[in-house]
Amino acid sequence: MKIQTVATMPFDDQKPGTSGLRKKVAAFKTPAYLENFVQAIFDSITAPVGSVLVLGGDGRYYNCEAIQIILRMAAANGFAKVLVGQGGILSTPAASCVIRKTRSFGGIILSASHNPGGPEGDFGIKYNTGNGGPAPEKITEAIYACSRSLTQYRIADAADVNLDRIGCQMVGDMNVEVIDPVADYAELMESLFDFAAIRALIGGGFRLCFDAMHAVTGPYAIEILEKRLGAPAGTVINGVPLPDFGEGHPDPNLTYAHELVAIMYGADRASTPDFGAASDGDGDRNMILGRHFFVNPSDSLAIIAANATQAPGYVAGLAGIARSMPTSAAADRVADKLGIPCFETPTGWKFFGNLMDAGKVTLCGEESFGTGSSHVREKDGLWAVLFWLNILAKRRLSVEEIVHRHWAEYGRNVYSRHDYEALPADIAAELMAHVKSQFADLPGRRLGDYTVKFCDDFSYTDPIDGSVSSGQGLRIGFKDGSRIVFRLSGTGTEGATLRIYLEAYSSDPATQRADAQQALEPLIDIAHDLSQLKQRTGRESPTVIT
Ligand code: VG1
Ligand code: CO
Repeated sequence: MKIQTVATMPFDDQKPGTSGLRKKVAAFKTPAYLENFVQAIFDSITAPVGSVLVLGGDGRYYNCEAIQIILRMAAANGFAKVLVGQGGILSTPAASCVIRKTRSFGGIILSASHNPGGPEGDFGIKYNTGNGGPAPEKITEAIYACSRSLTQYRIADAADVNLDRIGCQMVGDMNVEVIDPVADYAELMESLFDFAAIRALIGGGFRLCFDAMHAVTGPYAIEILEKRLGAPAGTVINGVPLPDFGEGHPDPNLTYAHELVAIMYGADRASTPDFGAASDGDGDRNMILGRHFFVNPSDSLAIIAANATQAPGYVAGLAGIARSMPTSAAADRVADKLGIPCFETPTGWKFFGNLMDAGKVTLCGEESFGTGSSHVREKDGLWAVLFWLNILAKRRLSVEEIVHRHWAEYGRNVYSRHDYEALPADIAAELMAHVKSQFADLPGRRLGDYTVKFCDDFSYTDPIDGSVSSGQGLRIGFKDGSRIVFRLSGTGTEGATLRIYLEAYSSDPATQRADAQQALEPLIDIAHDLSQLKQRTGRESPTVIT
């Protein structure tokens, strides 16, 4: 095998964010940009010669070209074998599943998740470790440090691999096995959930609609929902992965999943499906809808926790629950009742890995439509959908009824997130600094009907390895448990995205079913005052409300 060592100059902007490195496609196509980052990964992880790597992506524009480059680099860097999804496809949870099942050294996933794709869109790359989960911060920091001092990368001279042909091929001395991207994942799902009960539910006339948003989950959803669970053909809409996601924005929320929302809020209630769901670009997030009903992701985590033993994979109960800091405390209430621990971590799935590896938690969730468990080490969109279907099959109630009964039992953490996208970075930074500058005076102060109990810039000490992550979001907690959090996104590629997370607890069944935006209005006003939002940004309303 002929290996080239190519001299290169470092780039100074290859710092991974909340979930890998994301940039415009044009940036990734800059000569040596992708190669440098991949070499930085290989240099930082020091995989022993002969290691196995898993490789795949969400099918977006540039996916297959990048895969060919990474294969040649893996060969030049001493990997013995790479398992790559057919057509270059592997959803994030499926990649996690394959890394674990095959005990591979790690994996590279090509995705910018919910960010739009296409030549003008975004591309991304993330590294997962041998436990199947996102690289922890100490590895992403090492990769970044390496990327800043890189002088060369190694690449083999070899022809392209046929990514469509299942089976083994060689790249130089390295074996490349093209695998079915769905099979291992579908088998894992079948081991966790009561497929017979779900089949019976669907066979009995229960109607569902799954919007794959032309992103990676199409083939997974068609295999599992339509083929294995017997849902009629057409249950999965937008099921073919497209390089530009059909010019859509594969973010499963009420704004971007508008096609599904229109179906689930259809004028004729009787013909509206009983259950709707959508997943994001790389298949790790989910939105759950009932007929004319939206399930808040924080509630979804709590409801899955409260009903977990309905699913065969979880009959033994849960070791514990973890949620990201901005996620509502609905899951905490369930954990309390179950007598199990609940951990609060920074945003991003990488913070759950240690807790799952140590057996301290079974379920994890984020307010951003991410839910998952220790079956893999990533959040998992279809898994959440199947969990809901399993619960619905067992309880035989509507989605809405399940949520209402949950609130009646536990109280409701009324919740919403307001995003202000594409703000100038300096204005967003100044707004955050302004909020923080008031922290010394806020505790004890009365703002409207609320009294401030505490405020801080969230910092997390990992209970397993003691690593500290600071600057994870500004929290303002009120005496009655209500909360406002300000945080800047770590996944965008243009300017800054400000996220304002709002939460108010309601134990009164009479007002519990109120519209979340109305119920949160006083907190929204406080958030705007504290941040001088309108003066500073000139924005009258959020870009996205969830
Ligand atoms: C967002 C979400 C976060 C999620 C991350 C990656 O991050 O808020 O909860 O883990 O996306 O998800 P940020 O930094 O933009 O708030 V995904 O599906 O894009 O891999
Ligand atoms: Co995602």
